[in-house]
Amino acid sequence: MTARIVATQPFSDQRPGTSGLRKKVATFRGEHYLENFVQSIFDCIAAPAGSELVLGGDGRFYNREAIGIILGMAAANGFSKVIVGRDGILSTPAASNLIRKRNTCGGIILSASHNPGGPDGDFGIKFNSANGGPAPEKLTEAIYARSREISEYRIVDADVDIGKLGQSRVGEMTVEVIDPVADYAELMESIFDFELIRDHLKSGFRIRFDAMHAVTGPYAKEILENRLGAAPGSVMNAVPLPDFGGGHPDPNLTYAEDLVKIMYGEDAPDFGAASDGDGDRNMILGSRFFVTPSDSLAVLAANATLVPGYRGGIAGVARSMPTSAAADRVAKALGIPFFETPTGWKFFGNLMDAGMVTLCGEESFGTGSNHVREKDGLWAVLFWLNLLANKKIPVEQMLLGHWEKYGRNYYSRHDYEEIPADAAKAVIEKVRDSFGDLQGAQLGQYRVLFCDDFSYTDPVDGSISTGQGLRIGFTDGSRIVFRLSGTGTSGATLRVYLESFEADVAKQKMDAQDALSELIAISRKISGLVEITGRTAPTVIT
Ligand code: VG1
Ligand code: CO
Repeated sequence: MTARIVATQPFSDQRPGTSGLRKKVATFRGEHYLENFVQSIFDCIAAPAGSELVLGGDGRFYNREAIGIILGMAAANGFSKVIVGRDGILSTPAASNLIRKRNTCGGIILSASHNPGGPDGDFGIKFNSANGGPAPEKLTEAIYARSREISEYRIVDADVDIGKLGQSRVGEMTVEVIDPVADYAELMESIFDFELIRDHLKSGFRIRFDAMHAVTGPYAKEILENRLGAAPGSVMNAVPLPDFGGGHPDPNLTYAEDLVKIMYGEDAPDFGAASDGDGDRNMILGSRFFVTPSDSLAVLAANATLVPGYRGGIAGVARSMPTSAAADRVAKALGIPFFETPTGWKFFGNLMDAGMVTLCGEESFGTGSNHVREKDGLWAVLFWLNLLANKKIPVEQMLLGHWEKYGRNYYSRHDYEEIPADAAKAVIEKVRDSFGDLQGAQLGQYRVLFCDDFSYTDPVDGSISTGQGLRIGFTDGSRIVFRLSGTGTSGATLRVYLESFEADVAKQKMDAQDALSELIAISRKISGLVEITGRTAPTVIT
């Protein structure tokens, strides 16, 4: 079978964002669009002939077609084998695990994560390197540069049944269709105390997991119900659908409303959790209780040695810049290093590869460890179940105890979605312009300690990332951060992150929005966002 060389024109908009290239499905289905980007990846990674690749996605609309195209291109570009999840399914952490386990040169993950799917929804593609982690910025920028000058791509016609386990061929290349769940489930069993969790579930501890009709359904059914013995039906919305049932597969209090109703209702289960489109995010709930992702990271770090996989202790902790400093406090108490990176998982990979950190987290419902090089939704759920089975206390009590010991970082993120790009830029400019006046200013009870545009120097390879978000820090450790999203596909999303610290136990039980109300007012005043965008309230509050 000889490869066809197809002449093409470059597109100017194929710059990967926080997590891969995300566009409307219609854009990806346009002539040559997907092919150009995939060829740009292959040109930049320059994998030696005979290399192997992992391929899979979150099952969203266009997943299967895209896999067919990529298989044909991989064969035409000299790969010897592609390992594909059955029906094209692989959660992001499962793909990361496979890349590492099979020593492939990397993998292609088809997902737009928490963005809605379907013919009118979003599609996305990202490349993960040989360590299993998202391509670093140096590589994504090279791919973008390549996509602007590409003139041809190589492809053969691939006709493979990816619904059937086993091996087949496309030209010279082997396609190995594997069970997407098996390797991942085995990895989880090697980290957590399944027996302990099983006993706790047997003793009447009730859980509910919402897969939001996204990729974690089959993983959660196998692990939580089949292997751990959770009651049948504990996993809800378990069948992955191409349009996620019309929902927004984002595990937060707004979009995971089915689960939230149950967890805040009569006779609520003891533990609730949800995951996102591609299975790398998690939301943790107790009975009528919400755990912020920032707190979750801190609790996991503080109690890690209770889990078999981390019994020997953790090397360090890293969090994205907008994530609260709750984990820093734990790291200080444990006497281990902590790191503050820009938003996006790609910045954690170097730290983990160098053995400098074990646990990482983001305020956006992302938590993970060095077991893979991605954030991992079900892993976080199992970590919590392991801790709760160990301590035999309710989720709420875990948090109250944690705050008593370390203090509470009140935290909230306000998102203003789909605002015109110009207005979003104007808000950011206004904040940046006010930096001169803000230095040292007293705003209500808060005094400004510093303001800057966050930049990060990677301690491992020295690479520098600038323009990562505007920070206004106050003398008591409180913070306001302004940042534009790098994952949206229409208009701009402005994110405002708010954080304050409370050491006094008597004042730790407030509602976060109330505790942060003065900071919220200050953030609106500084940014002029109500006047500039016309929005009087955020689209989503987490
Ligand atoms: C968002 C989150 C970020 C996360 C990214 C990808 O990015 O804020 O923390 O890493 O999504 O998550 P942004 O640029 O929109 O703020 V996922 O679940 O898409 O892989
Ligand atoms: Co995701």
